[in-house]
Amino acid sequence: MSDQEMLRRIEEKVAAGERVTAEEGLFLDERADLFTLGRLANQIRERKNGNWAFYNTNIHLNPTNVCVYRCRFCAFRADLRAEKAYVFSDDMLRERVLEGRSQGATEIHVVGGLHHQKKFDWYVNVVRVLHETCPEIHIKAWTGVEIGWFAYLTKKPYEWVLKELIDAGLGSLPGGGAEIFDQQVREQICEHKADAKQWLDIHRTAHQLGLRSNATMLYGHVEQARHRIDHLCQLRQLQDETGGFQTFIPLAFHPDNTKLSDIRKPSGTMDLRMVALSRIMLDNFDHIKAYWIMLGEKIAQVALSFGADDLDGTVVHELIYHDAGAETPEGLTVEALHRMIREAGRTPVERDTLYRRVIREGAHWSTAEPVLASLAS
Ligand code: V47
Repeated sequence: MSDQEMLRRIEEKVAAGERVTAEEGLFLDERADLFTLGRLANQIRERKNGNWAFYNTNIHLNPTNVCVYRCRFCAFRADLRAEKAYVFSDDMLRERVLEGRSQGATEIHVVGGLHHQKKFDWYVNVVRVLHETCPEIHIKAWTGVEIGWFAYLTKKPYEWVLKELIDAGLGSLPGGGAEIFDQQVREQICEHKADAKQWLDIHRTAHQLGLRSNATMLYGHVEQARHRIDHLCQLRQLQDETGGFQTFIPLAFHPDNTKLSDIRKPSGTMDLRMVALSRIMLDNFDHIKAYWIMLGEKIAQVALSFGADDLDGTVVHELIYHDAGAETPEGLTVEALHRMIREAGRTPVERDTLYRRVIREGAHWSTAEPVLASLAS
């Protein structure tokens, strides 16, 4: 089949709302031009999310940077006795979540290192302290890799670990730790860490317990197109099974201060291609997030026309990308997010973590119906 015939077949499928195969995805990744990808992705984006562009009011917390793993892409981690090593106390946790409340945050995003000396109880306590201090703030905490570590520490099944965290106040799981599922790539960038099967099993278990979660893919390092397509197809398969993923976030590799610092940061074109490709492949995900912190405000804004319908949030106190050289500010005001979205020709909608519309008066807020349900009616 010629490239033109292949493209026509994919265009027809996208127009009919049909699924693109792995082979077609590989063709798109390797051969389609940027505008074609963007046009196809935008068609799907507008069908699913109309003209809306979502954001949330959130705050980040990385309770420790001390980590037993030495992922080669990570600039955030620290050795146990390193000068930059830190661990939050309970008072610091309370202070951070109260700061979130004073800014009207609906969500606290919590991920960190796997500390050599901290037991599972310490991580449960982080969730409990945050929840008891501000029960109205949704706690999106601990990636699949961290949940896998807790299961290793306690020698208990994922289900038990997740139930303990839910009892303490956990609301959902963020999408980190997925990186690239291919084992050979994992061995090059994050040796020893939870593998694809574990990551997927953990999210499956979370979904079975009624938790929603996100998924990510780290691109622009040593992976190739076939690894990206395999990654997206594995996520799509689990989503067919559980329907528990809310959002997919393609994460651009930032090389500064990492063991892979000889690799160049992905270009703006690559970033837009990855947003569009994920929107086309993940036909069963409602949302694709253009995480402005790592894409930069300008590319994130353009991504709203290349398949993305969500910008993440105000994101106060982000460290993981800033340690790796992100040049974006450490947070954006709601006014700045609104301006970015309106300039892109979209309509801003504040959502909570579970995509319910937020009705806000300053720092006070309440939630209404899930946004997509109201779009359908
Ligand atoms: O798993 C770490 C990535 C992830 C670097 O669920 C890096 O809403 C690029 O998961 N360059 C953690 N990427 C962040 C994450 C996330 C972010 C935003 C929203 C959500 C969500 C989740 O960050 C890690 C890893 O893939 N990462 N270091 C780096 N140097």
